Amino acid sequence: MQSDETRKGLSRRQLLGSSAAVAAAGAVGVGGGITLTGGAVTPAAAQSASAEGSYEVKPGELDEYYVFFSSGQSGEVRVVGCPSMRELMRIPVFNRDSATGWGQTNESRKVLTEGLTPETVEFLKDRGGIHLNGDLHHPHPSQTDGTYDGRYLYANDKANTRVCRIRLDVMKCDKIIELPNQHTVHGLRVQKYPKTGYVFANGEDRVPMPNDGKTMGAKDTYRCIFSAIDGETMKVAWQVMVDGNLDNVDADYQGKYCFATCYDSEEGFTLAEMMGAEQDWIVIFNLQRIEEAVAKGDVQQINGVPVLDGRKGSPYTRYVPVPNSPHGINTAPDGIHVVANGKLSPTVTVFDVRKFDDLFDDKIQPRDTVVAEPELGLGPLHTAFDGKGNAYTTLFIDSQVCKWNIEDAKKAFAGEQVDPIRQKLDVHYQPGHNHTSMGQTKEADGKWLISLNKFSKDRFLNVGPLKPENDQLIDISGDEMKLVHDGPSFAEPHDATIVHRSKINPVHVWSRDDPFFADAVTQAKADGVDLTADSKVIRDGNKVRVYMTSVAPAFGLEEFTVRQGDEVTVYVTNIDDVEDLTHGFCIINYGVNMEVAPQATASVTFTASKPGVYWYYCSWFCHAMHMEMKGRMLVEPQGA
Ligand code: K7E
Ligand code: CUA
Repeated sequence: MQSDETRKGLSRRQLLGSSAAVAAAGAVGVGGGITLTGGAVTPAAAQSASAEGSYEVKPGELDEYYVFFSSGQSGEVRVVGCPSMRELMRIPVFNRDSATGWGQTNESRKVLTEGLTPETVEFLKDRGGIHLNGDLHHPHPSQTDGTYDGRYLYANDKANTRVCRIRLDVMKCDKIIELPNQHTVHGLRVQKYPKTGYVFANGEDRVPMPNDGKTMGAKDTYRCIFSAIDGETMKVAWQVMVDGNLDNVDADYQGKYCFATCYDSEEGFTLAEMMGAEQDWIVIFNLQRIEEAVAKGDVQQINGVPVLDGRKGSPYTRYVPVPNSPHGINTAPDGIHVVANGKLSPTVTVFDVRKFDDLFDDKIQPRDTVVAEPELGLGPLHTAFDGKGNAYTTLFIDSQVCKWNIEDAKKAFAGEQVDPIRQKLDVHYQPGHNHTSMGQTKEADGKWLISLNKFSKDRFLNVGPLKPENDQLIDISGDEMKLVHDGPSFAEPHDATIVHRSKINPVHVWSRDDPFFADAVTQAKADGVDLTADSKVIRDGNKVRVYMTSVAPAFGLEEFTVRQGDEVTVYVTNIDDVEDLTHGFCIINYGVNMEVAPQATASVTFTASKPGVYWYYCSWFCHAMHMEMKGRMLVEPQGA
């Protein structure tokens, strides 16, 4: 049977031709002017709009920045160009994705399952093996020496306590881990110096430890956990138990400290309890002391992770009181100032990180680290920086962005008669995060600010009761902030990072030795199959492995036969090496679809539970004969 399949596959390939040149010609013919040239960018096309001039990016021009947007409860990362605000790509992470087969292919399921705790694996057994939702808030690229290095992007899943890593060379998620002992991950930022290094992840909620239902009424068994993940190995390096709770986090530019806001120092269970105290705090983590303690074994091992006790009085942490319920915390590009945003207080609190050494040596009091506390307006949530001494704070309740000057705020705090506020700009409406171009690095360039607004009512055509958000682009290159663009976006980008395009260098086609599909290569080798040349069916008991190439416009097999009840794995290898020539593999009425980009192998495993003829087709438009790129899966009935 299998040699028969192989022969048919080859004959079809020979009939239609399989060279990349044929494929490219087909694509041009269909696209009416689309040229697939292998990705070379002409100098003219590479020119981009500048903040001083137009924000318009004309057809054929490239943006100057990549923006990595989170998508909140949609669970994916979105790549947008700035200043055009054109959406360039979506990277599925914690969601399932119909187009790419994320959550269905073996390659993506490995990423989605290998980092889960044993309890979660058990929990998901009768739920399809993977979580179907995620809540991705904070996407942050890896850094080296205080600026982006183009390797990875990390993000949190607030919904299921996970942290992901996306490879920026291929723009795919390659690792997801679940954090043991922790109940949520909200704030996430990366170590800036000397490199990432650590990925810092805040546990927002307190739960009993262990969370086994036996002490639910006993408040003193509840714990809040802070995690540091090794960004290279994607393993938890250590955790610290803290008082209160944790909201957002950031790190310094010296590699010595990271710091998080706490809005529930009351450790309340209800809104009234959480809002009770006039003051909450930020907690500062001393990385060197923590590392020394871990090295000495001065830790508890809980669920395979070293956990330190960083509650009040410990050498690892310091708690600095700030006004009620702070939210975002942001390090300025000057490497000195850190801003905690008041939320329920109309103020932001500015710290000087150089004072943290003395604080840990108990030479000064916690509040001695505060160097300014300007009152900006109602509902300050997050602050961004232009690298020229100015800060931009979102005012959620006032629906404004407030531009203020850090040095003037310090003078006012010292008693001088100065107003640090430079300008307030209306945004539409209710901003959460904001972000400046390169603003979370020492290379902040002060050109663009994006305000991520939670509400958009009346700014766009009505689309029913569920409205988009509104991500607004603001030119901050001059003395005055100027609103230049409204951008609707679907649920619910919290955060974004604006990265100069010179920092990001994605590949154009996959490399055949990429680890992303290494398992398929290993299996093929064991089966004596050359993935880039052979199309054949291997039977192994009731497991059937179907290998086929894809070259526009034909699969290596025009049909294959399995038996009802077989566990079938289809491996498709796209041997086209023309940039942008992606194929797909979809089996009709079998719920199977996946993307296979140039030079990639993708695989999917399913049970052939129903007999009959099922056409499979290429689901990514690839050629003038794309409609004909198909074949039949023949499922023989049981007992036939
Ligand atoms: Cu302010 Cu999750 Cu970053 Cu939303 S958090 S806004
Ligand atoms: Cu291959 Cu469409």
